[in-house]
Amino acid sequence: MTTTITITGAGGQIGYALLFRIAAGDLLGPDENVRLRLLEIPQGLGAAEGAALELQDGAFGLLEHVEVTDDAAVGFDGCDLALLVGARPRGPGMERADLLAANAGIFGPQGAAIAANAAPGVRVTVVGNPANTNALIAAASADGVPAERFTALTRLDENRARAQLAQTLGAPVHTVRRVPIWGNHSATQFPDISHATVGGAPVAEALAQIVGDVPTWLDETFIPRVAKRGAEIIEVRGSSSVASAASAAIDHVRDWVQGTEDWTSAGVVSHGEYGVPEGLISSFPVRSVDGAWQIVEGLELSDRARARIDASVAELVEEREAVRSLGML
Ligand code: NAX
Repeated sequence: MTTTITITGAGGQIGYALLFRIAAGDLLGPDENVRLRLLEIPQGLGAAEGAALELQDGAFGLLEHVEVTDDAAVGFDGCDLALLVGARPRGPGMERADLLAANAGIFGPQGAAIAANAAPGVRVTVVGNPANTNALIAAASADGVPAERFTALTRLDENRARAQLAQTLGAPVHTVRRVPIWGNHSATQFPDISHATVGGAPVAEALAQIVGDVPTWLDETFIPRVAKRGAEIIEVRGSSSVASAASAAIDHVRDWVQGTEDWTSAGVVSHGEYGVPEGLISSFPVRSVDGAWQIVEGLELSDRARARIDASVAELVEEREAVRSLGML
């Protein structure tokens, strides 16, 4: 079998890291061939074409074909899985409304092009920021494609949260589970340890042995560290997160396609779960069952958790209102 995968912004940093992982079979396994469509803007075509030459030189057995284009109709033709990575970064002096408008001008037309050209079961993952609202705009512009097929990447935040907990607890990261991210992929996000386990035992109890006052440690150390990890990477590395972001995108799409045993996190459309206004693309604890994300329902939320979720969701509402007031939604 062959899966057609479209990557926008394929000439950029995350695109470069993604392409080789996908061609090597990390996304869909060793038995699924892939056809790649690299969609760029004209200025990015050279970098994408160079990456395509390198893909050829990788002699990947699973890679059937690579197409490089700046035409969205070609880029999304027959696409089964779309990774929307290319976005407009915030420039000097750019207000938030300008950033939202510039990205609405990208993700609206891409949503429409997906509806017109992609395969009927297309699944879309938005990486480019502001990821949640970009996903919302793309979904709203994709007539006939269910909003459930549009998601925003918050798996990097979850991976960061699990890794921080594992390090603090001195436990292998794979033993730390159920650490969902709620809300927006932004500084307001809420990495939630209320239901987390380490080796099957509650994380909160294990943490108390190490950090003492758990609520203070969460508020002053853990949550800010996770939420500001992107800035920390920029400071140390001199450039934003690339390979970890690509790896998280692979985790997200692989789990969506292949299913999950336990919870993870993804920005998915709300139907009103946990009081999140309907239609917003918010991060929730999710499971993937039969190729579709399902929000984990019925979790008890403490007042502290509720307040943090409400604050992040309020930011998503503001972003949606800002795009609406510009007439772009
Ligand atoms: P780069 O600037 O290296 O690459 C972006 C690429 O997108 C460029 O090649 C550019 O030509 C292309 N592009 C711009 N507009 C396009 C359009 N309309 N159609 C197709 N391609 C277009 O950025 P990179 O480091 O790869 O980051 C990409 C995006 O990921 C950014 O928006 C970034 O903020 C976001 N991130 C999201 C993360 C997440 O967890 N959701 C984490 C990592 C990253 O910060």
